[in-house]
Amino acid sequence: MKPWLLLFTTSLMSAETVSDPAKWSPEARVKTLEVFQQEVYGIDPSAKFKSEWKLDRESEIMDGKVQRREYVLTLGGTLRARALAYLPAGKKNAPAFLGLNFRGNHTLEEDGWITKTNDQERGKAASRWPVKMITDAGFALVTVHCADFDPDKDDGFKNGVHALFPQERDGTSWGTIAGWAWGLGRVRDQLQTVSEIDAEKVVVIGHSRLGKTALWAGASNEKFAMAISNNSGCGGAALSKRKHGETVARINKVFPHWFAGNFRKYDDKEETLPVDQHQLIACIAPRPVYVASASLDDWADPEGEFLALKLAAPAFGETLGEMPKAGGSVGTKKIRYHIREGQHDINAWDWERYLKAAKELL
Ligand code: GTR
Repeated sequence: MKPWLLLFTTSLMSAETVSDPAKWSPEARVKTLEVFQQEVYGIDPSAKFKSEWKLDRESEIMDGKVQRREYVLTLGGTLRARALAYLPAGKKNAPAFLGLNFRGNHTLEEDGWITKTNDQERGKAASRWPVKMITDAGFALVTVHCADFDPDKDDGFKNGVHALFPQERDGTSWGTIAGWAWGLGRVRDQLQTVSEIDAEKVVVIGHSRLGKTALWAGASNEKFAMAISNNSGCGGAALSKRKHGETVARINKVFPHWFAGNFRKYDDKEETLPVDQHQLIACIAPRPVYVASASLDDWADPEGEFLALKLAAPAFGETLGEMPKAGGSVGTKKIRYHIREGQHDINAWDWERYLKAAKELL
């Protein structure tokens, strides 16, 4: 047995968490999430706040086949997030993908219609969001710039969702990933008011740091019908205890704002972590989950991403076969995995598979 695998079976024997995904239960899920909150992502605030959702602009695109809209979500009267939505025209209750984008909604398309919120080039991220493919498949797509909920900077937790819930911070206070995931939950709640979308069929999706966010959102919020982690790596789908590629010490050093302060206790001491990422994936059960890697993305540890899903499989009542070769997929029921040939990225090849899985599983 590999030494890191032994660590799972020894340090995770506590019966209350999903230490053994085969013993998954709703109570074990809740306990496991508590540990992830305390030690990894931080605790969401419980204070009440007001949430408003207004349709701001609307246009028809793709020969009238798609309704494109911008909604403004206002939280606590002050925090504004702009959601860009694409809805297959004339369809009620479409299933939807919801995900944050890295650099602004206007990076999805070159079209000058989309509100430009910063200097990033229009359409720069178009290859990551194949809008036509998604809407042709009958799905809606909703996205928000992650910075609307919290800028991706180590700036003392003074803005974004942190300014909305001022608090004395300690080791368990939420970091940016938890703040982003919370923001996704607030958008999902408002999708209940959009008749073109079936809010019971919202898939949360994200790439890389936003893939970590999608997993945490999917694990901690049962209202998401399915979660997709694209190349999420350390603090996402990859097992921390393997220490392959990006490590806990390195991620905490370079991105000190992403996680709870407590996560630093495990810098160079991954073996002492009370949980590992397969348990996070297990918290998505019994809802479906899709984990994907890219063959040249060693930094995100493709094998660690695959193994976490494999270790989580019993929580879904499934077993996963061997890791596929680059370009291959595995998983037939609620858990799916693929490894795309190429670099750290998300593109149409990934989306084709996500759409197929979502069609089968929702
Ligand atoms: C890297 C980081 C990864 C991943 C990636 C991204 O610099 O080390 O954890 O999140 O950024 O988000 O593109």
